[in-house]
Amino acid sequence: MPNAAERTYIMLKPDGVDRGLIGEILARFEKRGFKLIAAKLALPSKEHLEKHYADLKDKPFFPGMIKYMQSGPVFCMVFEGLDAVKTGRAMLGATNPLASQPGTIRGDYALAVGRNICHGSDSVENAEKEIALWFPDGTLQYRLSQEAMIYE
Ligand code: RTP
Repeated sequence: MPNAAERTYIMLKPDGVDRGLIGEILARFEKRGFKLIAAKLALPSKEHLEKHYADLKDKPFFPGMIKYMQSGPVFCMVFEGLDAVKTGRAMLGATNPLASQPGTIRGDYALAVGRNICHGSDSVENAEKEIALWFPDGTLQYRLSQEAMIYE
């Protein structure tokens, strides 16, 4: 059964923040029906980013990616809703923006794999790990008045 309380971690990378896309990307998730349950700007340390991207540490692009991720603030968000992880990834598009369909975030706003503007968790397990890493004090619990208009 789909889980309406599923959470995903979405993060505007420094290029997305610098290009003024925070509102645009946040609005896409809100309009889709997802509930924002945590948000902040952050300037993460190298060590923090190395934890976030630990599974990629042996990739040749890793040092360059960590440098790019430290080139300015990131905007961290947690959204909750039905199939949030899989749907969030679909909204992002492919890792390489050139392979992303128009209508997706990367397909609409990016061209280069190393400047793909937004991160989204790729599994429920990783989402929970990432939320704990970026929001160690937890997320909010509250009800939207329109939930009955979003869910049957
Ligand atoms: P993300 O974690 O940022 O949401 O990206 P993803 O799951 O779609 O892709 P992943 O394989 O986890 O890669 C993480 C980020 O590394 C950069 N990358 N560069 N130069 C390259 O070949 C290359 N490949 C990946 C991208 O910024 C990618 O989002």
